[in-house]
Amino acid sequence: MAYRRIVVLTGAGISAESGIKTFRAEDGLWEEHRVEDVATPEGFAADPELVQHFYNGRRAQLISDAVKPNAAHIALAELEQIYGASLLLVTQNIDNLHERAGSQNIIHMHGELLKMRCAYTDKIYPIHTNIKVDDRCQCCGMRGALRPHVVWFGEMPLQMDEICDALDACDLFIAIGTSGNVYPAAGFVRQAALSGAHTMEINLEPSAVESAFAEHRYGLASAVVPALVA
Ligand code: BV8
Repeated sequence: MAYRRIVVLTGAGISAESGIKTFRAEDGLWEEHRVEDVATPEGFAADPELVQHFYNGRRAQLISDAVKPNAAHIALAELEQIYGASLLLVTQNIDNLHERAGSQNIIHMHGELLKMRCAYTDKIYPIHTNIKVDDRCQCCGMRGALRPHVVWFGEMPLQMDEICDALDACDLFIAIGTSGNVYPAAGFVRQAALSGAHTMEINLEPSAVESAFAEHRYGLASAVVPALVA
């Protein structure tokens, strides 16, 4: 590929073949819970036990031996070997599969499952086990202060300035495994296209914003992404 600056946006679909449930499939993550109940600050305030349980379960699955990066994650890490700092990987995913595949230039715009945050000081800590509702926080000693370092609906996605700068400067934007339902991520393709970038959607099926993409490649990410990078 003869491009100078690439932005790749990934969603839950890139991790599906690694055994991590997506959000909106029939057996998806949200099927067991209403989004409003578990992925909003209000839901957390109303029932912290339920929300911690929801994320503790996902964290336990993520650190189990069963979950490993797949060929799509590995192909993106190989692409970064070629492009270096000219490739920015923005992921909506809160898993660590891109890191484990070898990618380094990553922005987790919706946070990270293996990090927790003090609600009072905003300090961030690694976490590989369960967060219990009455755990004392390391920084302020308060009970009930620890929450997953995850961006909920209504909260500001992380590092939006860096993302917008990269979108304005890129000449190739690729979205992989995202349904295009959640903003501002779903609007990135339009921002990249306005900057003159070529835009490509890689997904199982057309996303909600497929019409904004110049090119579409449909199929399993673990097959389509390595073919793209080869
Ligand atoms: C914000 C973290 C202000 C938690 C998540 C009305 C209209 C428009 C927007 C809004 C509105 N009302 C409110 C909003 C804003 C809202 C929003 O977009 N709501 C939607 C639902 C209407 N957004 C927000 O609140 C965001 N914050 O707007 O703040 C702001 C705005 C701009 C600038 C500054 C501030 C915060 C949103 C973040 C919410 N947190 N996750 C957690 O993970 O538990 S969102 C959650 O959904 C995940 O992060 C996920 O990334 C995201 C999107 O889902 P996808 O990744 O796309 O997954 P999905 O299952 O939907 O699709 C998977 C796709 O993969 C499918 O298409 C499938 O076909 C494909 N696939 C499956 N298998 C494969 C595959 N493809 C290839 N190969 C395979 N094997």
